[in-house]
Amino acid sequence: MNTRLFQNHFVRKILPLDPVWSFVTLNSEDEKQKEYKMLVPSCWESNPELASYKGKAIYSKKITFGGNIRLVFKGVSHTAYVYLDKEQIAYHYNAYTEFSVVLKDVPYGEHLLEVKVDNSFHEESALHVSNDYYSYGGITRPVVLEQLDDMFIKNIHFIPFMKNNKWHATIRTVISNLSDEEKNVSLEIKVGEEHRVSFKERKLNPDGETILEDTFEFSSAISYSLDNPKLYTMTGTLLHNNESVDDLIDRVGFREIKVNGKDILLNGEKIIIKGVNRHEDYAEFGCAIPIEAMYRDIEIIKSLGANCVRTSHYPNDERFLDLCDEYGILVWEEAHARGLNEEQMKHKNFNQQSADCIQEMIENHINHPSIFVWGILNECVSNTEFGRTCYAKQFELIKSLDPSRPVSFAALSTFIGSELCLDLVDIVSYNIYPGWYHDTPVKDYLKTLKDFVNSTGGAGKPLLISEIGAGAVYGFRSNNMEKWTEEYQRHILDEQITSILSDEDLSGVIIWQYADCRVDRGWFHVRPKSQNNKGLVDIYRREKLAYSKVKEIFHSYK
Ligand code: ADA
Repeated sequence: MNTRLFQNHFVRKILPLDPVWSFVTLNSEDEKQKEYKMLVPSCWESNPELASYKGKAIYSKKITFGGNIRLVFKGVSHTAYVYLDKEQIAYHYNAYTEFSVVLKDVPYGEHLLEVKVDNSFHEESALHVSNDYYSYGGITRPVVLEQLDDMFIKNIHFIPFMKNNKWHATIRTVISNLSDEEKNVSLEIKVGEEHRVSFKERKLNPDGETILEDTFEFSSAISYSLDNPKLYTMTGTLLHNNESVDDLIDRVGFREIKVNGKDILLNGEKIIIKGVNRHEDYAEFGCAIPIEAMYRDIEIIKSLGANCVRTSHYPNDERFLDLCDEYGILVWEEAHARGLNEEQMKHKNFNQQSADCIQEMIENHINHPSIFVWGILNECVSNTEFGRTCYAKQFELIKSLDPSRPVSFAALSTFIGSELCLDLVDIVSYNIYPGWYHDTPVKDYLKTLKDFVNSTGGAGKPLLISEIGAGAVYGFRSNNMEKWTEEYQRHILDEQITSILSDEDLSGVIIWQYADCRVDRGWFHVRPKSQNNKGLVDIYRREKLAYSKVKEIFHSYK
């Protein structure tokens, strides 16, 4: 199973895991219930008998290996306990971020790997709560078993910047030494075929990690832009006694995102955002979207004339980010959280689970050139003193991990008048629904919004509409302009988007939403078909009338 859209290692060996695992549901006492065969990756909801199953299950597989290994889980939804030969080796919370475990000197032979997965809204869970999207169950993203030497490259972070009209990059890498001896290594990094830089002979601490960091010039590098999304393959090779002992391959692009007054700049040029919000949800596949369907999404989004996707409301599968890199589609990547009230933000695990999610998102996705902003805490309590401390803490963490990108959060429009966090962001963003949740004409509403923002710490910053939209049930058509008809959705979106894109005070719009998505049971009463129906396409990607209207508008605004 490919975890990325390009090869990540030539030196490090990847041991393939067959996709079919044994699977048994568990009751609340962890007693075994019913056995199935389950595909990894997939959501267990793809099995018709488990289409609404919320609870626990255990996946198992026998694998033959030995030595130093690293087991990587790209995503388990949403609480995972991992066991090797009945001994717990890992615990992870959150469906949408990667985790891994390194094991030293495992005896060669057949081993039993088990993963207990829980998708219930259990009491330890602060971020997965009943919500306007669905928390699916299962090992929903790829799993990889890697064979390691004593030394391996944990990560290579590449931050490009322009200085004296030439591209430069700061490269920061973490090397692990599993042995209890000091080791001498060097690291060579190739960026494309033409650029080679290196970290000469270094001593690695025994049984620990060593950080290497330096800045290099890449004078002949071609910039990454939306029209020419030039990607470079970055290959890091770790050498010990002149032999390659490990490697790590990623892709990078030379581009800078900056904010200047009210403008968002890509390589110094102002950009206007024409985007869509996208949940990872696709009919029967749930959140475990096969690459073919991701490709279809990207093609539909591109032909819509959009230049941006917001990963509402959690970090995405890296293969989707790889596609965005390839197609020159900007990504607002968001840490996991939607609509939490103050009590939920005071949950004993909220701070830790949020910090883990941010750390894992940035650690693994920092090199994607398409990511132009890090977002947090969609529509949470940003209008109380307590809420403000949470926002401030999370932004501080993001800036300590990646000072190179702007930060934002999608603010709740009902807090216009009481919002307290706009001084904390680089880009002010609002979710607004004129014409859907209320009838104020769009232009009047935008005026009220701008007047308010100008009276806060957000004054003078770029202002982005991070959500706007209207619902329509696919196939429900009538000229009576009733709510939920495709005609009404088309009409409202037309007014909303034209008003925003013709307003020079705004940096653009991200439509709610690209495709319909399943919602949790708690939302049944306000969501026909148990779906959030504000998609331009339905869960099978069938176009609603609004799709071609938005396409016409997006293509007419350059
Ligand atoms: C909010 C929220 C979305 C969705 C949307 C809606 O702004 O951020 O997740 O719930 O509203 O459909 O009402």
